Amino acid sequence: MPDLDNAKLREAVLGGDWKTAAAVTKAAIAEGVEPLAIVTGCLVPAMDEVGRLFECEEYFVPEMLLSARAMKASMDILRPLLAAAGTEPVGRVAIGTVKGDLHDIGKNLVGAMLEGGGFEVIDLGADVSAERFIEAITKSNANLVALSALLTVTMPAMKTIIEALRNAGVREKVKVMVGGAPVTQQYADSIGADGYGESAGAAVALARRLVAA
Ligand code: B12
Repeated sequence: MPDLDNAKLREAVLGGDWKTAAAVTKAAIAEGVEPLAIVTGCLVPAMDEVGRLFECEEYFVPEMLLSARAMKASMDILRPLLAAAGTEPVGRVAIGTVKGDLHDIGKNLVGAMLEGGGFEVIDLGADVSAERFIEAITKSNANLVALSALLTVTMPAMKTIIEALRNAGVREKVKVMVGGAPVTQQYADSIGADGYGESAGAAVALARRLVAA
């Protein structure tokens, strides 16, 4: 089995160089490297490192967005190959910014980090109603829901969504994680969420814990 040029792809992701990330990925596939080995052997650890650098404030939002774009460029090539090979993701997460809220930068970062962490991400966008979450869970068999809110006035929509999941009979099928600048652990507990993460890096560790539980 040919070896992947791990260092080059890792460097491209950490450096936010999407063109090199795509080129190295294509070359590795052409040489016969397993798509899953590229994800688990390189993209996941590289995005873990991006999360760590963000946590310790060596990276900020712009660097993170560039790394996420590089990771996505590689994933765009790998995703169809993984699907064709029937590779099971770590988990399936339906992510969205709650109804009434248009802030999606943080949600996009969390989604990118989760994808880099080996999750299948069903991105519902911003201003997402409870009904759309329920539909996505039912259709895609998601086992995780990630809710983002940036406005104090839209935070209560998280509670509405959790209640709607319960009323629709799907609450037991999924773990719900919440985040966004005004959200706290205390708030997450008060609305019956399963977890709270304060950053995109923390979201991956939290999602892994929740699906393993
Ligand atoms: C960019 C921005 C906008 C952009 C959004 C563009 C976009 N596509 O997202 C625009 C211009 C559209 C906008 C509009 C408004 N905004 Co605005 N906006 C901001 C701003 C400057 C940055 C937000 C941001 O992207 N931060 C960067 C990201 C990376 O951080 P983050 O979202 O917190 O995400 C991180 C974590 O929270 C976490 N996370 C996020 N989601 C999740 C989810 C999960 C599951 C997990 C685990 C973790 C997690 O991970 C992320 C990465 O680490 C903030 C101020 C600020 N400095 O924060 C105001 C701010 C959020 N906006 C505010 C307001 C009031 C508004 C408006 C009402 C303004 C108006 N009068 O029209 C409208 C509302 C529109 C609407 N209906 O949503 C207020 C909110 C006040 C409040 N407490 O409610 C803020 C705080 C500004 C202020 N100081 O007044 N806004």
